[in-house]
Amino acid sequence: MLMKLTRRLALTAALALPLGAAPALAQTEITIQHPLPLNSHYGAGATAFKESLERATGGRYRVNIQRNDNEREMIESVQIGTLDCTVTSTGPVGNFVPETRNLDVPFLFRDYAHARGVLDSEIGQGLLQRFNARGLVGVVWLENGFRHLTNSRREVNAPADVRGLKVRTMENQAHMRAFQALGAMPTPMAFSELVPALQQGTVDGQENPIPVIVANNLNQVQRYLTLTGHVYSPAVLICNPGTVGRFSAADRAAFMEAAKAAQKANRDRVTADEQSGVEELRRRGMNVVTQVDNAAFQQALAGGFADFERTLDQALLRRIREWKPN
Ligand code: EAX
Repeated sequence: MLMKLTRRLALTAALALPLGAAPALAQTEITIQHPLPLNSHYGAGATAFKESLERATGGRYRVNIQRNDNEREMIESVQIGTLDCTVTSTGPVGNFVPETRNLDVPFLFRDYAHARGVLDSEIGQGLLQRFNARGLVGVVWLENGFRHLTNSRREVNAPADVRGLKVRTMENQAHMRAFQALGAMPTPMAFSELVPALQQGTVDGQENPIPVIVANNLNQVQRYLTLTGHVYSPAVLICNPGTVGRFSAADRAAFMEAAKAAQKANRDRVTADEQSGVEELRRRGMNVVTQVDNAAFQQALAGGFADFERTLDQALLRRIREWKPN
């Protein structure tokens, strides 16, 4: 049940208190789920959210952080109201809020500063507004990171090396079309199914940001890593409208402060993982290709992906590509 209110407990506590003592305040629980270990860039965000909200409300709110590595399922639960909040990549979000598919275009973002700037600008804020019409609240943009290709078959140095690989993608049409365009065989599946599929050879490879590869020890099931950086993967904190609607004005402000704290902690962790992760994966035995001809990958994608890109919002894509910091 959403936002469990432990009033009965408070009442009993109040009755048991000596005269004049302040009665224990009712406590509201909020549950937030995300698909990664607590020791990860999502865990860092969720923990900062918890600490900030609990502190700002003097413990009147308690945040439960849980792991659930099926992002689509979590979004559905938030939408139907059996879950308060989730941190998820935009992987499956396009199936709920189609406008976000514009963010999943390969090589759309030049670097982290460009991506973070666009998402924090009126462009990103405008997209968050689109969640409302879908029975969801897009609270704040978080970050997964630039995605890179791993596989267990061969070293990938050029687009031609991707041809024929069975690659797991998220349940994301843009990503599936991109790998089709490279001549790979994309297999969409939830994150929860990834490791067994790699272990059993159902797929040869997958693509994820360094923070995800490190946090989930994907080096144990993948030998080769190529720093393709082929697409920026945003993440987002999504909450149930009822959960957000029940906040008083003061608590809503504390909630938004907590969301900002989550964004900072999450991005700082991505930055740190990006600095140390490649060496860490090498140390764990992965064969890492760092010198990648991105232009060749963009070229290889251009033809096969163009049809799909034409189904997207051209004006929005142009605004994103032309965005520059003030
Ligand atoms: O959001 O499914 C994925 O590959 C995602 O990057 C992962 O769940 C983190």
